[in-house]
This record gives sequence, structure tokens and C-alpha cells, in this order.
Amino acid sequence: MASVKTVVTTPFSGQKPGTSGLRKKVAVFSQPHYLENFVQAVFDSIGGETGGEVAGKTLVVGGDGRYYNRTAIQAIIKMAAGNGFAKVMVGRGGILSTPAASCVIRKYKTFGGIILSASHNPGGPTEDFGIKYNIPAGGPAPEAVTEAIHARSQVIGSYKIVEAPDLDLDKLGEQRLGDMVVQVFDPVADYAALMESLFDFPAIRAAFKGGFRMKFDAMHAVTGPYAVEILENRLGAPKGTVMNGVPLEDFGGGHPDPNLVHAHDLVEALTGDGAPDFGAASDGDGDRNMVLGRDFYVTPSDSLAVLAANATLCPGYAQGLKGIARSMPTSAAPDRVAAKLGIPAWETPTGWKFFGTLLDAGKATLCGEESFGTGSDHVREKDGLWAVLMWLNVLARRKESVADIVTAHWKEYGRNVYSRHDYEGIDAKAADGLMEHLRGLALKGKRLGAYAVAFNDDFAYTDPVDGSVSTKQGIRVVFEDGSRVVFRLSGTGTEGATLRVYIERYEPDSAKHHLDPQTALADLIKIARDLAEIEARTGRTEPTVIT
Ligand code: G16
Repeated sequence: MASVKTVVTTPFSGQKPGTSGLRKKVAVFSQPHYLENFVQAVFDSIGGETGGEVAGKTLVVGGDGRYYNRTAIQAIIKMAAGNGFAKVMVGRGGILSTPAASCVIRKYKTFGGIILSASHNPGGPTEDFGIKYNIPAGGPAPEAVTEAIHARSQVIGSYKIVEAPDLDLDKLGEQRLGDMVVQVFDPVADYAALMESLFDFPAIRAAFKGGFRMKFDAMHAVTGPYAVEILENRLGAPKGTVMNGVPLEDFGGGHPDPNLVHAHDLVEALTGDGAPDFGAASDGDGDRNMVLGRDFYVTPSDSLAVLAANATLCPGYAQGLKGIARSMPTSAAPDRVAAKLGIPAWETPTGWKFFGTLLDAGKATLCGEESFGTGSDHVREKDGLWAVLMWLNVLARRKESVADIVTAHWKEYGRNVYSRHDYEGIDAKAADGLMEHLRGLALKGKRLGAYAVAFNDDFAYTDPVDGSVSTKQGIRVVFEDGSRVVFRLSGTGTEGATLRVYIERYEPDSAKHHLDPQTALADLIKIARDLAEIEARTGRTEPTVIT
């Protein structure tokens, strides 16, 4: 029996999980006791009254491979042993994409898992690190759990850890740490098998054989090994289909965020006559996706709507959908598909954790967010490669281009013209002041430019399954014709504040569907800037990123 050491510690302020776990600079995480305090707060919170409920249980651990991943994993394994877990399952090399972690937690019915990632934020010694706990259903811990973890972190006085040499994370198979088993497993195999059970692999294989071409940009992040195995090895896409496929601790110095700005290699590859038919990228931890056709960008909101409308072409969804869920700032394009299919459309706050109860209760099958997240009830996280495979399945069966499929969709349903403007790294006080100012406005019945305001509010949500209430989830200004502007502060940044402005207008006239969204939305963009006094309050005249 290895000896369990109880280490005396004192609380750190600010160990409060945000939209998706605790995200801080590496310098913050690598202070003595910082990571350990948070992990002990997790174990205490999920361990019941006495903390003893983790005894004998299995925990999944893995991360996106960023700098500090291996150090954190060694500490977590030793703490799991110190707290009485029977087994830790860790992805080889410490690698485990967020959706693959959810898959493994569910498949092996573990007592949840700990995922190390700061998602799309840059990695490296001076960059970001993150940690979150996922519950046994496979999804991110709901707010009640994250609040309990935060509360515990503020009163913590000690943590338990086994003193032992580091484990070999690169050797598949079982090792022992005292009484606990450490199983190093192939992080790709279970996930790849799940994908194969959902999608028409023979049809996709035939498309590649027939000359269909794609590029997948793994952005030097976690999806590289998954994409190579699934796209190149199992589906027969030519070698080199996966770009930037080797996970690096600093993501090659890039920003692993699959959008038009950061996935520039991919955007370039998909431009021009000789470009491939299809392009896709995923983020640091593999849960986000961006989808492109040749010279054509698909917004995440449209992507969810198109996938929902075509879902029955995929074997895993051939029975139809139970419902579609989207986050509030996501466009209403998926709602139009739900209405046509006669199934419910759900509107939740931003954050994948809010979809969990709907998926568990069988109220929704597909869900998605404007922030490049799409997924289904196959796991309880958004899933980048899953979305790419679903698109491949639809393309292989419909044998049309991405642009033709999306424009035909707009023709049938009308287009929800949509854009998001991000103002990154603004002063946190100025950002809070701006939100307070918006909260105080009474706009109902007023005219702003050509638009009459139907209502404005701060979005609040009552979960239809468990009744939990979440308030202050974003300011909405909704106009009589259904157009709207939405304002919220990002919950995932680590420096200053990021203001997100979401702009949407419904366009039924297909003669106008080709217009650039920035042009089509110009008057609403101006209304949003004026209303929030963005320039006066933040000093910014233009957004940092437009998607
Ligand atoms: C996380 C959540 C997403 C959410 C996004 C919003 O994404 O998992 O569900 O939509 O944050 O980010 P923000 O609060 O910055 O707008 P990820 O990919 O960072 O885990």
C-alpha cells in the first residue's frame, strides 16, 4: 500500500468554473497547490457528505495535449489514489478529446471524468490551461455541481495524494498505484467505433474512391490522431487530407479556434477553382467544428439546421429526431426545421451543460451553438469530428456541393442572416458597465432606425426537466419582425473581458440570399453599436473577430 499524504493548504480565490470549467493561465495553475486544491474540491463535491463515495469508483482522465497536460495528469492520478478511487482510465500520452472522454465515460459507466483543456484558447508556458469535471452521464457538470466545487474550493484546508514515482502514460495496459489500477488506453478506438455505428461509412468510402476531396485542419491540436484514423485509415481519404495533424503542446504557436480568422490555412486551401469539395476544422480539444464548401462558409447555426433537415440520411438517425436544441444566441434557423418536422425546438443558455438534461430525458436528439458547436445524444459534449462525419454522410448521399445544399435549404426555409462580432480583451469594468447600461434600458414599443422593438430582456432559463433556473444569460433586443441583437460577455476567456454581439435578421426572399451578411445586417450592426455605446465605453471602433 503506497502511503497517502495529507497536504495542508489554504484556499485560492477565483477557483470558479466558467462556461466550461476552470480556465486560467499556466502560471496560475502551476503555483504550488493550485491544481491540487481544485481537484480535491471536485472529489469532495462528488464524494457525498463524507467524501467517501468516490471509493471503489473509476475515473476517466485525459486532455487536449497542451502544455502542462502531463504534469496535471500525474498529479490527478496520484490524488485519485489518495482519495480511494479503484481505477483511473487515462488516454495514451494523456490525450483524450473532449467528445471521446464523454464517449468513454458513458461506455464504461465510470464515475465521470476529468478533462484538461482550455479548448480553443492558445497553449504554451505563457498561455492557457483548463480543467473540468464531467458527470457519469458524460456531460459537463451542471451549475449545481460547479457551484458546489467552487464553494468547497473556498474553504479547503487539505488534500490527499499518494507519494509515488510518475506513471508511464505512453505504455498501453494496466499499471498499479498502491491499490489503484491505472489503465492507459487507446484514446481513439472507442470513439472511432461509435462514429462507425452512426454514419454510412460505405457511402463515404465510395465518395472518396470516386474522387471526392476534402481537407481537415486539426490545427496541431487533439483531433489529429482521431482524424487520421477515421478519415484516412478507415474511410480511405488520401494521405495528407488531414492538415496540421500532430498535436503539439503549443498548437504550433497558433490559436486552435476553428473560425475564418484562425483556421486561415484551411480557408486558403478551400479558395479557388482547384479547391477541394469540402473543408473542416476542429479546435484544441476536438469539440468545436467549422465547415466549409469550396469558396463557401457555413455558419454554425445553418450547419445545425441543414444537418437536422438531412439527419435521416444517416443510419444512426434514420428513425428521425426527437427534438432540436440550440443556445439562445444561436440563430433560429434550426427552429424552422423543427417546426417543419413537427418536433420541439428548445432554447437554452450558452454552454453545452444546459443540453444534458434535454438529451437524457429524450426531448432532443441534435443540439448546437453558434460558437461552432454541434452534437447529438450519442455523447454529452459537442463533437467536432462527429459533425464533419455527418456532413460527409449527407454529401455522400446527396451528391451535391456544400453550396448547393445550403442555398437549397435557404430557398426552402428562408435564410436567418447571422453574424457575431467579438470585442476581445476589453477592460473588464468597462464591459460590466456596458452590460449594466443595457440591462437598464426600457425599449419596448420604441423605434430604432427602421425597426420597432417588440421586447428587451436579460435571458433567463428554467430547465424543463429539473426545474433549475439560470438568470443573466445575455441581453436580448428583439424587434417586431423577429430580427434581434444579443449581447453577452464571454465565459471562457482568461484576460480582461470579451463582448460578444450577435446579430440576426430573417430574409424570406431568395433573390437576396446571396448577399454578404455584413451588408445585409449593416443597419442592425449600427443599432447594436449605438445602443451599447461600444465605442464610448470600450474605445473600440471595430470588432476583433467577425464570424
Ligand atoms: C464553451 C462551451 C460552449 C459555449 C462556449 C461559449 O465552449 O462548452 O458550450 O458555447 O464555451 O463560449 P463563450 O462563453 O466564450 O461565449 P468551449 O469550446 O470553449 O468548451
